[in-house]
Amino acid sequence: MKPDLFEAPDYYNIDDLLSEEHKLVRDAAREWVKRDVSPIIEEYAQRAEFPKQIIKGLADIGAFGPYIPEEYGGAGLDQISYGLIMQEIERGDSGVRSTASVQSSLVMYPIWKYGNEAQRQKYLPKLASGEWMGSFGLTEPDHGSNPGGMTTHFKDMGDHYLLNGAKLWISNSPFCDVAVVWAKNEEGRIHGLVVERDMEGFSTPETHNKWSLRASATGELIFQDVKVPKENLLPNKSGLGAPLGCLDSARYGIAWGAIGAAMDCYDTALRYAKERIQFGKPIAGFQLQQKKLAEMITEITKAQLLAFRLGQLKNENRATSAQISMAKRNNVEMAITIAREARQILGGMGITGEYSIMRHMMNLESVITYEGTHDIHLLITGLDITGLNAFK
Ligand code: TGC
Ligand code: FAD
Repeated sequence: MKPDLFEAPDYYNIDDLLSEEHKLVRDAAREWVKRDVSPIIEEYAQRAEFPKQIIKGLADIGAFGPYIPEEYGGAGLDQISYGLIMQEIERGDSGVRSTASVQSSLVMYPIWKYGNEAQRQKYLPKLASGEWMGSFGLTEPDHGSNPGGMTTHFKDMGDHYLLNGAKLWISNSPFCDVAVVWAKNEEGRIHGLVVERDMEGFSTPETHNKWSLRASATGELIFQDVKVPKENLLPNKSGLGAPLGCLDSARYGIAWGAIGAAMDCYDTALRYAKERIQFGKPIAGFQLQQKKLAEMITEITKAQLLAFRLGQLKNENRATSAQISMAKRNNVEMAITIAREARQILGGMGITGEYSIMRHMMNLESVITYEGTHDIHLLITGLDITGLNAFK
């Protein structure tokens, strides 16, 4: 792979809106990605393997629980810092950002928000340091966009719960130490349970042959009469709103992360277009290529402003779920469109692993589907502005 020459575009001087702390956090993540992710990520993606050696680096840059209070091992940062960390990590690879998103927003967040103090003390510091890795089980083979229909369930056996069912498409599952699993009780009410790797009857087979997010490990969570101690039920919130609340936090991170992937594609294509000579001049001098590049920087700038404003609203606890859906949907589509255009600017070179663009493009096919598909987020906006539910 070519050396990482990335220079971040900032067409509207958005850096002026950031605090010194935001810039320090962002720059530390940027440096780490350049040093520890860029040199190895193509090889791991080609081999379809998650690079486990980067777990400690992710913890060191505050990517595990950026906004979780320091007393639980988190970084105690604000929502804009969280977004900037996700942006920088996804600039390197969406699969690496996935690992961080799941750990922070889908495992640490529910334990912090819905767990009791003993659960917070037991799990959060180890998850923040990367000593334990987590996964989040909501999707099932027959229930993806419609998680409320889940069939995974647990029975109260007096001194423990008995858990049965299966989850599919679970990031980090093959190597997770703990899984936050959403399942129905005997009354059909959804609860979160923390399942630990060594519980009998719990297995996590890996999903192979993916063309996307190849550097992220994806798999199943299978529960066959798993005895879950009663103290592992998250007591402070139940119902579908509990897992959906975690998704709000992860979707917000993705709205920033997708900007990172888009920035990398744009920056690579711009540099290539200025250097590549055809018909006696750089291809950047042709109007058709300029149209592509000019539209890319326009869309990146709009996405940056959307994410920044959403971050302000999140810091004030005023961001609605529908606003988060709009940003996730817009920014991921923006990124995948830029990846496709950027790949064309590189001609044949664009399909090789010499450059990051094709890997980003393939990764974004998962990002546009997980955490709520592109269509689902459009319907969430539609419901919000009309008051009419077009899901069912
Ligand atoms: P609905 O009746 O609308 O809502 C049920 C209850 O939930 C509340 N609610 C929310 N609460 C918090 N945050 C949100 N975003 C919420 N959205 C809804 C709602 O108020 C209601 O509460 P209550 O008290 O009245 O019961 O539910 P529905 O069954 O009609 O479904 C709505 C729909 C389709 C929007 C929702 O289910 C949905 O978002 N589907 C998409 C599923 C999804 O996003 N799955 C993601 C799985 S995790 C993942 O992909 C991780 S990838 C990670 C990585 O690698 O980065
Ligand atoms: P479906 O729900 O079957 O949707 C198929 C198509 O139908 C989509 O285009 C959808 O938009 C459309 N559709 C569905 N309902 C409607 C409707 N009402 N109106 C109009 N169109 C509709 N899940 C987890 O729980 N944890 C994870 O860690 C996790 N990681 C993932 C990692 C990867 C790489 C991938 C690919 C997925 C992951 N997921 C995870 C699952 C992901 O959230 C689901 O794939 C996603 O929610 C869509 O569900 P589905 O694949 O079953 O598609």
